[in-house]
Amino acid sequence: MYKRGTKSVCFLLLALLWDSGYALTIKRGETAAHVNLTAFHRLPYRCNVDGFNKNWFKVDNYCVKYFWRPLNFTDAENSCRRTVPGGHLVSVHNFRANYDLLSIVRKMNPRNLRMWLGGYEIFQSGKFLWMDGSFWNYEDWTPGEPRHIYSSREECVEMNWKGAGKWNDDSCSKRKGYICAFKHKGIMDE
Ligand SMILES: *[C@@H]1O[C@H](CO)[C@@H](O)[C@H](O)[C@H]1NC(C)=O
Ligand SMILES: *[C@@H]1O[C@H](CO)[C@@H](O)[C@H](O)[C@H]1NC(C)=O
Ligand SMILES: [Ca+2]
Repeated sequence: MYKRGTKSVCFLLLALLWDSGYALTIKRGETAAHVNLTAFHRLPYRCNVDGFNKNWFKVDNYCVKYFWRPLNFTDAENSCRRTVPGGHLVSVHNFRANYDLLSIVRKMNPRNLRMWLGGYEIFQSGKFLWMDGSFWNYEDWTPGEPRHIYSSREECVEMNWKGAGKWNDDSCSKRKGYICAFKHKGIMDE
């Protein structure tokens, strides 16, 4: 889990009750102000997997790659599945991973940082899931977002709208760059 500074006690705790019956606590309105961001302004390490070295980076327990050619959310997810077995749009599970993804797009496409992550709202329920089926245990919304839950207007999650590294729900039919990811046993060890 992402550790926050002891000083930033002023945030809203939002408990989301999931269908499976357990409560997941997510910190909202968290700011990065207390984190030394310069430490993150480098690219993550290359992914050490045969055939996935060039422009594939190690982020959290995933190998990830940025694709600049804009696609809508479903086409982007399909492109990830075609690119690598077990591939999906990327999921994000901690602050560090979120910043690693930001560093990658900053490097690869500095003039257009908006890109799809693998998050989507399911059944207009206000709950978000990841395309790769991993748990929704972290989020980093732009303040005021997601603004269009409980409707079909904006059901897919992008990064870098109105704030570096911040998330927004947007219409799935919009075309954006995106990041694909796959999990590989080999990259779990440092
Ligand atoms: C922030 O991190 C960078 C890189 O690790 C370091 O050079 C710098 O001194 C740090 N700044 C502060 C204020 O701690
Ligand atoms: C994405 O575009 C494809 C055509 O390239 C289309 O079939 C699909 O319905 C679109 N998806 C969304 C969510 O707009
Ligand atoms: Ca929105």
